[in-house]
Amino acid sequence: MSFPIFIASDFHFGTGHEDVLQPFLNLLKMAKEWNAKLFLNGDLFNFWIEKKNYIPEGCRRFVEGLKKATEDGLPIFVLKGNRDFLLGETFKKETGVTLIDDDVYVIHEKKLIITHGDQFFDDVGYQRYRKFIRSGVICWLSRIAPKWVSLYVAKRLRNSSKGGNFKSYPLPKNIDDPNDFTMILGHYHQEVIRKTKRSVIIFCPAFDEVAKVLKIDDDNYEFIEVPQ
Ligand SMILES: [Mn+2]
Repeated sequence: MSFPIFIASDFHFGTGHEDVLQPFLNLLKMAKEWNAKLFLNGDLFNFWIEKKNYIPEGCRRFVEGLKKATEDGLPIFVLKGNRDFLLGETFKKETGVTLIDDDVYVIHEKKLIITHGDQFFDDVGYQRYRKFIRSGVICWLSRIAPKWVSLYVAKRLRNSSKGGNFKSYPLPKNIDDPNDFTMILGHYHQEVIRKTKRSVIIFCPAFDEVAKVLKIDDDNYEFIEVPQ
């Protein structure tokens, strides 16, 4: 008997954006009832700074929910998004989730590629910015700088981040051909299924706008609604 895979993206949880907490907790409950493996495909938080034994103020209740779910035995895999790319050891320790360090997570036996997908965004300025923030300098600064400095920088980066808050980005035209694999992306905040010659590319809506989760069972996939 095989168990489904659940994938949801772009929760953007944080101060002033707490409405998504209850649907998120409902999602965890649903995943558990289905015996699913749950993938959170980037931008779980509106921002995160990584410090030893520190959880950013607005993120605590999400972290507690995750912790309870992993303690109950739900397997949860978290990919980093463009907003919470600093997720690290503290987050892992406080939640018990598996944190994926790479841009993509591949499940060969199911022919699936899971990725936040902002690396495909067709904007040179954004890609330059992305390279810079992921260069390691910011991660290092976040760890060693005083908390207020990190928070200040995180807020500045978030505000200067191309596109501003929670907008949907134009869908990228060129995506590395997944070649027989199904690729699942977040980031673009749109529910779109694109069939190419050899593969399927699925864009997930932002969970804070449309509380839906992609359920993959053998070869079938469908978006199912999560109670608000
Ligand atoms: Mn997002």
